[in-house]
Amino acid sequence: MDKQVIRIIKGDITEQEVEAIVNAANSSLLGGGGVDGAIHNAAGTKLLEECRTLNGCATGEAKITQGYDLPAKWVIHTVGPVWHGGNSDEDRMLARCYRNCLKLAAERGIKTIAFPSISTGAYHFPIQRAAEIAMNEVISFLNDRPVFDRIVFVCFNDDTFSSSNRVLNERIK
Ligand code: AR6
Repeated sequence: MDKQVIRIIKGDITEQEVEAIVNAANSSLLGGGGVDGAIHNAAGTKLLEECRTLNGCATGEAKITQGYDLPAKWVIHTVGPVWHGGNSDEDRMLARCYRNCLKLAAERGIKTIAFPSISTGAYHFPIQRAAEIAMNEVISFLNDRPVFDRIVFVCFNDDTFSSSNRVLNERIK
């Protein structure tokens, strides 16, 4: 795996100049707070209009829309699991989010994609555990299908940033 493909930055995902950004949505796909609210605000109301046509999204699945007023051409919406203590299939569901987003992006020929830390805000998934799952999925996808030029983990706070860096450094040493 080319470690240059994976980047970890601190910042706002709505400002990323990548082909696709991932939204940590809820199953209605009709907007919310956190990163979802920020993406809808930055993309404009056309995003909501297109989301209304999608019929929602199940946990662990992913659906794609245009990015409208965002720098990113596409938004891949996924629904992470709500943390219920760890015995409710949360790990597997979170892994499926990353895998399904990467799969959908690869199918569309997207080469640059940015992820937020899915489920670790309003859905309370533990940050370090989520970072491990995210990195595992991204690395194993890249090992199987090295089709991306850039995969960016966009961290909105210091905890997410340090956990992600710790996990990546462990994996590439
Ligand atoms: N750019 C990057 N990351 C962000 C941004 C941003 N602009 N804003 C927040 N984050 P959350 P969830 C981080 O709560 O846990 C919504 O209401 C945030 O600090 O956005 O998957 C949906 O509609 C955290 O690290 O998503 C759902 O109802 C991470 O993004 C629910 O929240 C995820 O936090 C989904 O909850």
